[in-house]
Amino acid sequence: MRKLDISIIGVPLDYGQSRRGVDMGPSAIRYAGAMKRLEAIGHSLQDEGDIQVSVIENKNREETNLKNLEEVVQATSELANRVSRVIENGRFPLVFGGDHSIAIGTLAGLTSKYKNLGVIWYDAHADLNTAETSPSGNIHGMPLAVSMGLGHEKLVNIFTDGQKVKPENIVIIGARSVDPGERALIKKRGIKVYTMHEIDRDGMSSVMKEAIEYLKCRNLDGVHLSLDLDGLDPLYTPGVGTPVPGGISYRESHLAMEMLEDSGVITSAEFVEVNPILDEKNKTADVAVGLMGSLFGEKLL
Ligand code: NNH
Ligand code: MN
Ligand code: MN
Ligand code: MN
Repeated sequence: MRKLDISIIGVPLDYGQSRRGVDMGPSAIRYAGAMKRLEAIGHSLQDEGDIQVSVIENKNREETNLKNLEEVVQATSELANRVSRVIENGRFPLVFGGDHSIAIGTLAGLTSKYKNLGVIWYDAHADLNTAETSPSGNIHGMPLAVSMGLGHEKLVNIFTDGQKVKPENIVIIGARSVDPGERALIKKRGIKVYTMHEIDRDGMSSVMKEAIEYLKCRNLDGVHLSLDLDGLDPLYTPGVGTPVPGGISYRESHLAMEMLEDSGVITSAEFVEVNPILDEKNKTADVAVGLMGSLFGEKLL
C-alpha cells in the first residue's frame, strides 16, 4: 500500500446550487473523523483549512442565467491556486465540498502538474451542462463541461485558459439523471459513461475493472476521483441537495473504492455535495469518510 502525504482542503461553497447548507459539508466530514481515519491507515495528514468564500458586492453583474457566477469564480480560482501549491509540494490533494462546482477549481489546479489527466466522475448526474443547456442555471451541474472547455468564459478560463481535461479521459459512473443537452454532448464527444444500467447488468466489479483498464490505456499522468455523494442511493446518503433514487449501493461503492486503491491510479480526490442540514445524524459524512477509508487502503482483514 502507498503511504501518502495527504493535504485536506475544505471548500465551504454553496453558491453552485440553490439549497443552503452544503457549505457546512467540510465541517461535517471533518467531524466524521476523516483525519484520524486516514492517519490510522498510516498516511500522514495535514489540514490546510478552508478556502475563503466571499459574497461579491458587484453592482454591475453581467446578464447571465448562471446563478452566483462571481462567487463561484472567486472560490474556484482560489481553490485552483491552493491545489496547485499542494501538488507542487509533492502532496496528495483531498478536497472536501461544498457543492460540485468546486471541481472546476480542483481540476484547474491539477493541470499545473498533470498534462494528461484522467477523471472518474462518480455521480447520479453527468454535470455536463452549459448555460445554454442547463435546466436550472446551477453551476454545480456544469463542472465537467467547463473542464472540457465548454461554458462561460469566466469559468473556462479559471487558472489557465481553456480545456483542462480531454473528453476521452473521462469516465462517469452511476449516472441516472442526464439532461437532453448532456446526452447530446456525451454522444458527440464519445464520453465513457457507466449508467446504473451497466452497474445492474454487469455488476460493479466488472464496471470498475473496465473503467480502470480504459484509463490505463490512455497514457495518463494522473487520475482524479470526483465523488458526488448523490452517486450513492439516497438510502445511504440522504444528506444531498438533489437525491435520485435507484443509485449505487453502500457495498458497491466500497468495492469501487477498494478497486481504485488496488489499481494505484488515483492521484487526487474530492468528496462533494454533503449537506448536513438535509442529512440524518451526519450519515452522509460518515459514509464519505468510510469510502475514503477504502480508497486510501483500509482493509477488512
Ligand atoms: N443536471 C441538473 C442541473 O444541471 C442537476 C445537477 N445536480 C447535481 N449534479 N447534483 O451532480 O441542474
Ligand atoms: Mn452559505
Ligand atoms: Mn455532481
Ligand atoms: Mn450529482
